Amino acid sequence: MATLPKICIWCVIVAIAVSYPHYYPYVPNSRNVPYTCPGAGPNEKFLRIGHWPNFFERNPFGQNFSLDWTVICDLDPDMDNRTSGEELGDPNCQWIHDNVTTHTFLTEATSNPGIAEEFVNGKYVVLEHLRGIACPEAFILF
Ligand SMILES: [Ca+2]
Repeated sequence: MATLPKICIWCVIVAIAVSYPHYYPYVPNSRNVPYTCPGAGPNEKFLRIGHWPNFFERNPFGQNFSLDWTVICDLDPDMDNRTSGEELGDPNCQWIHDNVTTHTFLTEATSNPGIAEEFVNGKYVVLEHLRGIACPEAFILF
């Protein structure tokens, strides 16, 4: 009997998790943000970058989000001393929404602009005090 409620909860979670794809085109590398929690594999990605994995609360990047990338690119909403552009592979804020001809200068996203990280042993890792809210295992893409 406990299985049906669990299935219902997972259906809601999946429905909410995939309900933000309309924002992906407004941020460079939005679907390729490496999962920076401890123990993450090289191909694991954050499912979303504007919300904490609890689905409802926006993280600092989500709280400062704008559909105009030029407004938010130079900001550092998670206060880890890297701008959103630096974290998402557009350090000079050159990317333009839907202009595919400008995408060649992008580098790979290295970290999440909404979650503070530090550089440890060659990669970015979520700060320890944020791992409880930022690192539940079920909210990553492979
Ligand atoms: Ca960050």
